[in-house]
Amino acid sequence: FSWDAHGGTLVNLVVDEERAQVLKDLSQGIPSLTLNGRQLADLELILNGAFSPLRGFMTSADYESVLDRMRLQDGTLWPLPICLDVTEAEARGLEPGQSVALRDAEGFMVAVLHIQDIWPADKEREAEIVYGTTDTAHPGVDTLLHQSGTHYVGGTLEGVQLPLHYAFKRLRHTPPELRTLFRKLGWRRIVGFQTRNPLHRAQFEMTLRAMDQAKANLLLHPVARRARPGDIDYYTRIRCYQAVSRYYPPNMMLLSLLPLAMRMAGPKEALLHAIIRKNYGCTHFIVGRDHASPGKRPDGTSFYPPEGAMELATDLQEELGIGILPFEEMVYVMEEDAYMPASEVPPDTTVRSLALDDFHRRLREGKRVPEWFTFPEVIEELQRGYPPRHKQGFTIFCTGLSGAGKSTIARILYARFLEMGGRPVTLLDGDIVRRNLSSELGFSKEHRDINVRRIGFVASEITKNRGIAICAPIAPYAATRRQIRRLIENYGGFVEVHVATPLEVCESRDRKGLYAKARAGLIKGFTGIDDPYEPPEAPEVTIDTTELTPDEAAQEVLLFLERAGYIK
Ligand code: PPS
Repeated sequence: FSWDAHGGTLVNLVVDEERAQVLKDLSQGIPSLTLNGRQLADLELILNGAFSPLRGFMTSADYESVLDRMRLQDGTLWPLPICLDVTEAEARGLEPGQSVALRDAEGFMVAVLHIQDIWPADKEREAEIVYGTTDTAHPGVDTLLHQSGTHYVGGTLEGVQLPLHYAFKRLRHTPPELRTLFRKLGWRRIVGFQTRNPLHRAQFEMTLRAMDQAKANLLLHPVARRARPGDIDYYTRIRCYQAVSRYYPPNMMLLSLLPLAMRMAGPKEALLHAIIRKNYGCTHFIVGRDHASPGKRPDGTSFYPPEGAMELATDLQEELGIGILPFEEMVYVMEEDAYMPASEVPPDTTVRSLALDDFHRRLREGKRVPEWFTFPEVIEELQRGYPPRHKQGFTIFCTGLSGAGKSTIARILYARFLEMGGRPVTLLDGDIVRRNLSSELGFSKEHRDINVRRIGFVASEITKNRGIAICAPIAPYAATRRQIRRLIENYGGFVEVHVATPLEVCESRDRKGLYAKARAGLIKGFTGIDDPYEPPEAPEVTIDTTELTPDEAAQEVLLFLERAGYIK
């Protein structure tokens, strides 16, 4: 296997200083697009050559060709679309032939895109072809269908400056930098290992065996982003890799971070991972069972066959130009105190294995994790990042009609948590928020969504910092509540409390006299009267306050928290 890049030449799209200045001057007069984290990750890998031979975001011709036959128009093997998505409004402001500045969230210009075409995405079709499903339980499909723009913009790129990273700078390399480093170290055979999880003993053993098989050194090349909701946050994960590095034989492995936006596309994504490693200078690449797996469907079935990635990558390894090392699952054999491939386990021995999801669950619930599973340093690091539930932050999100009793329950909970002590508590009641955070907003769908998302953002920050946030807006829209749940569950608990007091009861109480006004037509768009309320589908707690005292209602929430382990 050669050190050539995929498609022949290693691309570097970052221009020299002189040209960068020309582009900066040009940027004054052209439109800008602000990219999100996922788009910036793609952009970085195009600019630095990790996605060689790509020289920009795909045009519709390459996109169609990749969907049809997993090849670029020129015939080069390429498994997945790499496209820049924009909203319909953004698309309307752009046209082919124009240039546009691509900026990060802080406004720094990373690159200029010379637009060749703009087209509306047929996302259902793309999901079906790329992921083999339109089921949004698949995180890649969910991103495509629910979290990306309606149109694609294709064209060539000129890089002004690679996206900035402030953390773990020492561990970040471009493909030429890694290649130079390999040469300097005298490494001619390098096996790449892709991962989005901490390295436990099973994966550690797998990499050692791979090094042995390929007579190669190891590039430990983890993804430096959260790949899938529920994954361990990447800062914690990287501290784990640093700890495990010490277990490798001296000077035989190198740790480098890859800013890849994973699609979780299984076998096809394995091909992309192999191409990237080839471009970074690896000669071999490890593909395991369930490589780039999107997790299971709610009914427990898999999206892709577990061996699918190994088979596809092995079949195409000549064309990929990188040696594929397929690995079956490694299991722990108690009598031997060793890990081995499941098929090599000696008869009459005791095998142990623990699925990663179960390991994470044990960690979050503060249960003991078995020593055979991982390294003591990894356990320590993970426990630091993921304290047991009674030390984690959480958000109580009360939702329901006006007058249902949300605020009263919220106030009682607030007082009870302060009485218990131990965590900082913040009350984000509807009225408090509308006075302080959202005073300019009204009650249209758009304004309610903005209001509720602001509450969600503040609550997520509080949860991240291990406090308790108690929210009590009407929050009438299910999709908005779902977004907030997704955000907060990255950091701690999300407890949705549906205060399900029926409209008749709320209206008969009419504490603020608003229902009477709404019935009289003095207030328009009042929730429950002439504006919708979408009840939660699966709230953690449901309370109808018709027959309960406020203390009894709050008690239901406290009992749930105690059962779930959030309070002791
Ligand atoms: S939302 O939908 O979540 O943004 O609403 P929220 O911020 O909780 O504000 C609800 C309170 O505002 C008063 N109010 C109205 N409610 C519903 N619809 C209309 N049109 C409206 N206009 C004013 C009302 O007092 C709500 O208070 P609560 O505490 O829910 O009774």
